[in-house]
Amino acid sequence: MEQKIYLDGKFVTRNEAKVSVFDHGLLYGDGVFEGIRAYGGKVFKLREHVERLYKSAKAIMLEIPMDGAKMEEIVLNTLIENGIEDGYVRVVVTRGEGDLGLDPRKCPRASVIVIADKIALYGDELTRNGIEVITVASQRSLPIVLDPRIKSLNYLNNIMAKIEAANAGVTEALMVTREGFVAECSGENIFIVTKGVFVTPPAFLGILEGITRNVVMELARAGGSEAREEIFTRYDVYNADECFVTGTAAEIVPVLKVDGRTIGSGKPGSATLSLVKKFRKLTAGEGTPIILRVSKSASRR
Ligand code: PXG
Repeated sequence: MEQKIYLDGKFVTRNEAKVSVFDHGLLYGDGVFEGIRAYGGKVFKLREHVERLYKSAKAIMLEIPMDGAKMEEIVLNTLIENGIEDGYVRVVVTRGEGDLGLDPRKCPRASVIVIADKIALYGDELTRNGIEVITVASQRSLPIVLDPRIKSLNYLNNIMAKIEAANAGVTEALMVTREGFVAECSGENIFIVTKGVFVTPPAFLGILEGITRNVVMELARAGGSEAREEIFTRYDVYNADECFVTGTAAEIVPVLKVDGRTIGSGKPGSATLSLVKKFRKLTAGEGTPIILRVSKSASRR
């Protein structure tokens, strides 16, 4: 089946899915995005992802040319159009076409792109083997510069962090604040588990408030554990019993080594593994069913 991409009200082929070279998303990284997962014919936390998209857009004064309900519909229809029941959806909203100046008022209409794709399932292998992480020099931007809670099209800091990790031959990059507080990884949030207590940095520290992160906190608490948002340093990571990262694409991945220090036993810990089990049960069980909703915006070609 040929891939169909939603682009400004139409489904087009991959080859036809092109934006203007005057699009401010391209020229200036002026836009926002979301990454969403579908499991077994259901979209996980669709409402939460769409809400975060609109919050990101509001923060950069970008008007998305449809409401949240319509956006949810478009995500579902894109999955249907591509016959995908298990996959990844990327929603991108750019400022749209303007001129070569910065002024967003020259961009009359935001562009909406929705791509549904299959996802490489390396879940079990990652859960079994875990990953190694190093601290990198690249930082998330300060909230006064560009608030990392905005999932914007400006991901260069994170990409540079990823490059630093790759240059060091490890999978992920740990980003810290300029004070040395642990922030997050290049595309995942981080948790440590010490004496059974789950700790993750608070969102106001300057991180993306991950949806998987929030689900993990809920799951930990529902299982009777304590889960806290707290500022901590790399010292706490090195001396934690367990460490793992969370994200829509990565799900929950054990971290077994940080900056050359073995974390805990050096194997995925029991708290992490029990959480992975609960997370899988949840993603298999709940979500918005991928069924056709009445849609006027998504006309076929
Ligand atoms: N922190 C950052 C900086 C992110 O970009 C997360 C945490 C996890 O958030 P969610 O809501 O997904 O639990 C992200 C996720 C990828 C990829 O391919 C991931 C993200 C963005 C782009 C690519 O892994 N964002």
